[in-house]
Amino acid sequence: VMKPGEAEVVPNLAIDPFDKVFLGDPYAYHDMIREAGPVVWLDSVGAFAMARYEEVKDSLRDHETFCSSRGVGTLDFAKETPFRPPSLLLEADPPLHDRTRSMMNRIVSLKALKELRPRWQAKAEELVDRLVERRRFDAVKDLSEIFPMMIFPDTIGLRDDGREHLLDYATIVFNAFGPDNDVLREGNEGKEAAIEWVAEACKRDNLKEGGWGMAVFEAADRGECTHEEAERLVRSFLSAGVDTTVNGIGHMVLALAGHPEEYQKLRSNPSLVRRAFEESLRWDSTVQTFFRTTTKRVEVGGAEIPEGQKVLLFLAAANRDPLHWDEPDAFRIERNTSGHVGFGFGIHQCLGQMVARLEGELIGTAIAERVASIRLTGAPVRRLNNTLHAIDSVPVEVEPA
Ligand code: OVV
Repeated sequence: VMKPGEAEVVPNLAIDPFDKVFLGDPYAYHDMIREAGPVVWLDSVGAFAMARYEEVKDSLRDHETFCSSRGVGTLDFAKETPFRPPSLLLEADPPLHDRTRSMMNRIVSLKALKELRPRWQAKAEELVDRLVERRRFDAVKDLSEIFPMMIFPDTIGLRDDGREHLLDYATIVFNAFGPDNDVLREGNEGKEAAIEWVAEACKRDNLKEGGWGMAVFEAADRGECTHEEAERLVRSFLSAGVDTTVNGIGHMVLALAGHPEEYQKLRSNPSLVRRAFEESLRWDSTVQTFFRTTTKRVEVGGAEIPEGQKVLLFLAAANRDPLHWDEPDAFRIERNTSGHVGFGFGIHQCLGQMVARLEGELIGTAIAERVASIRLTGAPVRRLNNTLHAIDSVPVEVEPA
């Protein structure tokens, strides 16, 4: 335990992690933050930050000190009201969180995914067949933004009309974890209708029988949660389930197109596909950051963080920390990626990770079986977001196998 005055001075970095240059290409900035120390202060956000693997992981593990119920963005819910009622999973602490999470874990089960797999596989194969026939396509517009939308809304049992609002809604939700900046204003412009659509789509009357959405209401019928909570839990599926996998798949294809030798390893050994997806998540993590809020004074790496402080955790930087990873900036699909924090860590670790992995596996396999080589035909275009490393366009040409 440290005595007052014993704490080391925390480096104060004049970097705005939510400005356009940083968000567009964050990795050199991550190096600076990691190298500055285990904990830094960012004036631009008025928050502490950690970017090293060990401290990020320790903070995620210690959910009592680094809580989520005060929000996992810049906003402190103890002081200000968020734009939507807090998520009962992401923005909750135990015991509430554990009750809702156990419920949802029973719905997003291995058994459920095993049943869905054949249908999802057929759709992945159909889609990739069509694209390979075309030879030239956009791996985002024609593939990564299409595939999750072919399977996920049906899995939830969403109404058919208005599904195009899902990506807009995710943009708004993930921008909202950052400050009210240009990226948020420009990114959210014209997308406001998505908020109302999602609120309606989560209601029992608008959900189809047999989907994961209705399964949440059936759990409510059994007394596992209230019907108001059920609506908000369905909202979590819609918030977290689309843009994350869209960009996860987009990044995998981008990484493979940019590393032909790695793609050839996958071609000659398609059983590497799950590793390839995992490595692409480590190498270019879709969810770049989340905040926590301290519930008490805490010491981290010789630095003192007072109670009630926002702490920005750079998941994507932890995934490239040279203190933990061998040649972290190299994309190598045969690497052991276990322990990466692209899905987070601890009690909040991604509920949908098995869904994401299955989507990545099915698309990766469909490509590896049909495509001899992938070539970028133009510069990839990023889509800036306060939380997601997102991609708008990856023009490619493929050579059929
Ligand atoms: C992981 C995540 C991101 C965005 C929203 C939610 C979860 C939610 O639970 O609403």
